[in-house]
Amino acid sequence: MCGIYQLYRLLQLDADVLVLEAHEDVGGTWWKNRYPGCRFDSESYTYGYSFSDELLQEWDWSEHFAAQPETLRYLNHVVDKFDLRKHMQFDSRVETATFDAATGGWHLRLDDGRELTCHYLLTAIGLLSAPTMPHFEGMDDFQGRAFHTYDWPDDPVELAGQRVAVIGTGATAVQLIGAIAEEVGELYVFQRRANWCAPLHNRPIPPDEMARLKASYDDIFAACDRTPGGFIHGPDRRKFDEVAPHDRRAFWEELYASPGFAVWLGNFREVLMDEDANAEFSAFVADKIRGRVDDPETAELLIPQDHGFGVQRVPMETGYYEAYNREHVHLVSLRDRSIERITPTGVRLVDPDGNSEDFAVDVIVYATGFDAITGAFDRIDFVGEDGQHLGDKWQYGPSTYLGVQTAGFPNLIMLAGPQGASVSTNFPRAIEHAVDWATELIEFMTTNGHQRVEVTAEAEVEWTAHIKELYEMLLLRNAKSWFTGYNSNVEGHDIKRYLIYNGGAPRYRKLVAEIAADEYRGFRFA
Ligand code: NA7
Repeated sequence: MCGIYQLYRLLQLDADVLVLEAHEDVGGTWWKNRYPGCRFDSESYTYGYSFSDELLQEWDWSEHFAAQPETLRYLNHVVDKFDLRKHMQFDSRVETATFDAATGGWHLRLDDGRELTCHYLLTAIGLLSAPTMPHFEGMDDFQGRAFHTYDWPDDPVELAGQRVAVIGTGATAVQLIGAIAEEVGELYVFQRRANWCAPLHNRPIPPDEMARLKASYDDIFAACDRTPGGFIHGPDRRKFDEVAPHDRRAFWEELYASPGFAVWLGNFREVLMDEDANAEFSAFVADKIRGRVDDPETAELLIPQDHGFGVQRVPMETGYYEAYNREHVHLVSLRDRSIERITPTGVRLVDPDGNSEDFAVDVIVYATGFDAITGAFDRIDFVGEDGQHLGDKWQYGPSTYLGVQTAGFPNLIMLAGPQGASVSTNFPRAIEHAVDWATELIEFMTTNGHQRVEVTAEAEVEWTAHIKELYEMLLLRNAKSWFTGYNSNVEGHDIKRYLIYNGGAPRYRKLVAEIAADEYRGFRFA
C-alpha cells in the first residue's frame, strides 16, 4: 500500500527509483494474509488511494468492508494502471542495509547475494509483516497441517469436516473463526486472554449506493481528515457525565448496531481515557456477549477479565460469538491450564496439578500475531553512520523523530515507522500524507542542493518523550497488546514499548507541516 504510492510519487519527480519486495508479487499485507474471513475494518471507500480522481471513479467496491481478494485485485489494478510494476523487483528480501559515509548513501545486501546501492532508502516494510509463532515443544512433529495465518498455504487447505485447532483470539482469529465455524468438523479455539469484539455489520454495496459514494469522495476524505484515526468515525464530543445514563445506553445501542469502528472510535472520549466510563461501557458489551452466547459458562470465558473495552485493538466480527453456539465449536480456555506441547496428533494441555488433556486435530492454525511495527525493522540489519546497529539502538524500544528518522541513520526515511501517525490510523489515509511529506522533503533537498538529511539527537529525545506522554493519557497504556509492543513470543518484548503516536492524525499533520515550514526544524542537512 505504502511502497506503491511512494513509487508513484517519486516517479513524478523523475527519480531513479526501485521497489524491492520480499514476496512474489504486489500487495504486502494483502498478498500475504489469505486466511478465510480476512478483510479490513476500514470502510472500503475510505481505504482506497485518494490521489487519483480517475482511479476513484473507475473502481467499484463490492462490500462496505471488502475481503482480501478484492483488496489485492485493487492494488494490482493500481499498479497496472500507473505502469508501476516495471519498477519493482520481487522475491527481493533485504538482509542488510549499511550506511556508506564515503558516498552518503546506502549499501543493500539481499538474501540471494545481490548487492545494490542507493542514495535514499525509504522503508515501506509494513506494521504487521513479521509474524510470530509460539514456542511449544513438539511443533515440528505434528503430522497434520500447521501454519501461521500470515502464511496460509497457497494450495487449498481442506477444512470441511476436519478437526481444526485455532491458537489465539486476536483480530485475525476472530475473523477466521467466524468464517470457518460452519464448515469444519470440530473446532477447538485455544484462548489465553479474551478480547472485546464487536459486530462489523458488513453488507454489499449495490451499484446505486456505489454511485452515490463516488459522488461524495471529497466529503468522505474530508471527514476522515477530521478524525484522530483517519476513519469516518470520530469521538462523540459530548461529555460522558453530561449525558444521562439511559441516554448513554440508547447511544451505545445505536453504536453497537452501527457498522465498523463506530462502537470504538465514535464513542465518548472518556471510554478510552477514564476507568469508570470504560468500566460502564465494558459492562454494556459484556451483556451483549452474554446475550449472544447460549452457554453461560462459555459466555463468561469470552468476557475479558484483565482489560476494558477498546484498550486493545477491537476485533470486528461476523458471527464470532454465535459460532460458540454450534455443538462442534469448543472454546478451550488457557486461563487455568496451559499448552504443554504439540503432539504428533494434536494439542496437549496441562493443569497446575499435572493433569493433561489431549485434543486430536487434523489442522493447527497459529493466529498468534506479529512482532508489530519494529519487527520488520529487526529483520533487516540496518547499520548506521558509526557502525551502530538499529536493532541495538532500539533494543528496549524505538526512538525516532516524528516516526520519520532515527538519529545516526542519515538518508534513511521511514514511511510507516514507529512513533509516526500511520501506525495508529486508517492506514492509507495516513500513508498518503506520510509519502507526500517524504516526497516534499526529498524535493526540498534537491532544490537546495542537500545530499544528506538526519535528525538531531535532541529532536529525537524530545519526540520520544512526547510519545510516552501521549500514552499516559490513554487507558491503553496498561494493555498487553501490540499497541504497547507486547509480544510473549519474542524475547525482550514482554515489556512496554512506545510504538505509536497517540495524538491523532490531524494534530500530527499540523505539526509536521509547521516543522517543514520552519526549514525542517529538528533535521540537519548537508
Ligand atoms: P494479535 O492481536 O496479537 O493476537 C494474537 C493472539 O494470539 C492473542 O489472542 C494472543 O493471546 C494469542 N497468542 C499469542 N501467543 C500465544 C501463545 N504462546 N499461546 C496462546 N496464545 C497465544 O494478532 P492478530 O493477528 O490477531 O492481529 C494483529 C493485527 O493484524 C490486528 O490488530 C489487525 O490490525 C491486523 P494474548 O492476548 O497475548 O494472551
